[in-house]
Amino acid sequence: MNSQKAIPCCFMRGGTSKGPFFLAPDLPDDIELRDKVLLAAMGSPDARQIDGIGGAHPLTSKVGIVSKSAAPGVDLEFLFAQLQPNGDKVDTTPNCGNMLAAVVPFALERALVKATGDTSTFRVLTLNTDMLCDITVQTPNGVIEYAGDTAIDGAPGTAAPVKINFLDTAGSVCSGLLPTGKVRDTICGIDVTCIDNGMPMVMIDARSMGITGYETAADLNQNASLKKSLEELRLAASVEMGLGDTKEKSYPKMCMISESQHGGTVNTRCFIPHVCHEAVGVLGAVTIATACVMPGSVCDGIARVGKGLSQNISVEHPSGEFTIEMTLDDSGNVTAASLLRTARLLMQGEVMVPRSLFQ
Ligand code: NQM
Repeated sequence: MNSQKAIPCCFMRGGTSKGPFFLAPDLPDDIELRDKVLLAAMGSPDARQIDGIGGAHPLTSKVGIVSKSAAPGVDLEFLFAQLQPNGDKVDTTPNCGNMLAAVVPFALERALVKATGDTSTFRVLTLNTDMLCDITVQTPNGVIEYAGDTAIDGAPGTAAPVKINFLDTAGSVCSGLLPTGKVRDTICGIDVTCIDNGMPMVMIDARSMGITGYETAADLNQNASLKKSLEELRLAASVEMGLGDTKEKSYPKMCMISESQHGGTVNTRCFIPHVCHEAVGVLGAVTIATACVMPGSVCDGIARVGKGLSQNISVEHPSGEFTIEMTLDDSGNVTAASLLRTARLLMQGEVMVPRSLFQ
């Protein structure tokens, strides 16, 4: 018998991330075995992921697992798995809004759902965070269309838009939107806002960390003392946020903010959590946008926000900006967030893993 086992998958770009997408029944039910299979498929742990299909970066060490939903009113279920190139853990706790953008295209490719018109909208439940969203894709002639004129910073060229409308993001992993119960805390002597509107995040004025906030991602990745201070702060904040010991976790993310430079709302540099993002995560951006409209947060006085119950928040990042359409209620609470991404099927086939894993 062949010493390798073939597992069907589609390799997809979702926003500014990419990775293999699997149908849930194609992976083992047993979680320990499933994780071994995913680690082998991606080539982790190894900084270069040379023996697998991972891209040697956290943004390309991501996996999507999709199934049809039996829940009323829900079309699809998405389980996101974050691997680290050099780590041996598979984290299914947080969500990923970039990989989420590829869920419906993948489901159409694999005939889990059928197009309903020139555009098709499906309701997706993210199993990681028990969160619902509506995703609209372009389906002229009943077929998923990848070509289009939507540009997103952090991915080259243009493609067909994928609209994501998040319905309930507050407290995705934490107990609530403000998991410490306060809009601002002082942790390790630094003023922070601990917040989770889709992604647990610690927000900090960049100057508090001794940087301007306008450095390149590459420069920040080489700043060993910054990384050490950020990690100390992250681990201390995790406890305050009720997340416990997150040494081995991919959250909370650390976001350093400064005034926007290009007419946007705020400028950001995010660590996810040990590498500086070249852009910004999707739910990371929703969470940042939420802090921007929250009086008293560390963004207050730095972010340029308008007034009104519907606001476009432009989050600047190392490779451009990311606009989130926010809907607020009369009390100023964010009730919905929608945004555009793009996605593309890059390859389809089978990923090979050692058969010995199954013995
Ligand atoms: O915040 C990076 C990414 C992400 C996650 C990260 C994401 C999100 O850019 O929803 O998209 O924060 O690890 O893919």
